[in-house]
Amino acid sequence: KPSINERLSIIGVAIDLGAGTPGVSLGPAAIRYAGVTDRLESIGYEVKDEGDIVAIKPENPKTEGTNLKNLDEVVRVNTELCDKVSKTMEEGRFPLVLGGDHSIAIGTISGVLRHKKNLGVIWFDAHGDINTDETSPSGNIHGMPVAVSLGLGHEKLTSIGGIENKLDAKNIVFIGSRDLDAGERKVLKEFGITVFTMHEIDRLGMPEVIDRAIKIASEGTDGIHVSFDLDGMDPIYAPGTGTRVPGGLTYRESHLALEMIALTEKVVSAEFVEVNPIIDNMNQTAKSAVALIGSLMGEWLI
Ligand code: EXY
Ligand code: MN
Ligand code: MN
Ligand code: MN
Repeated sequence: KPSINERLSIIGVAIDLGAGTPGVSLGPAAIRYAGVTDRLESIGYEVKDEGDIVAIKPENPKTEGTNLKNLDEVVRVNTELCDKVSKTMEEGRFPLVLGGDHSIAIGTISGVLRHKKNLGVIWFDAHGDINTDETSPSGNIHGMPVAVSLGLGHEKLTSIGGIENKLDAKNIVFIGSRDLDAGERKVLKEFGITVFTMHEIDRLGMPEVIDRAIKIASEGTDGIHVSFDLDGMDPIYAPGTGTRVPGGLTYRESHLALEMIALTEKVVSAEFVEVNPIIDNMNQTAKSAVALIGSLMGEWLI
């Protein structure tokens, strides 16, 4: 029997409006085709599939006075996601959010924050996702969810979910970073956020890195949120993501990390994002996502 909440709800978010490359809107479907529900049921979870929140491509992606792309629709989708995640937790169920581009972390995290005032976050990603509209090189909102969750950036984004409660920088930790913008490095230093880049992972080894990450995400928190961007994995194992960066996490490093985090029994929510089946091969990236979900949800426990 799984050690954490065995009532689990799958929430899909079919959106690629926050990304530069189209196609991650098909991520939830691809992950379902890779058998996520059967996998979870075989571990012993009672799974409820809430279906997808679907983003509608706007006529005009521009918003007056800002470089943010598809702002209003990204806000609408994340507001709906926030409410859905919050309702799921009210029902005493574990929210497993499937993306879709990484802008959805704004909705997930704001929904969880309604129930967990102090939330730890372990963020697996090649990127920092901590740009604001001022620092972003692209205007793509999937490069901003960490900033927004800290209360930084455009007011339309930071007010999603209508909550003033935001993340505490001391409880956020990055794993696998290897492509950070200048503006991101600046804010990471300013806030003293712990970043385990691929360099630290190579030198310390994943066990040591995860031991430290768990401490950071647990200290004074009511639980841990796992945000897993499939581009954190090496493209060999996750070729189907819109922003590939070579030299990422190996298959086993990724699984060990999630297995160790599962053992804390402090995981209150999780999301797996950036699966893009139209630039993948044989649905490999979605299959990697399902295997990772199995590790986080305890399928390896004897
Ligand atoms: N840092 C770059 C930007 O902000 O545009 C690239 C962001 C990629 C974000 C992907 C989801 O992780
Ligand atoms: Mn990301
Ligand atoms: Mn706090
Ligand atoms: Mn990324």
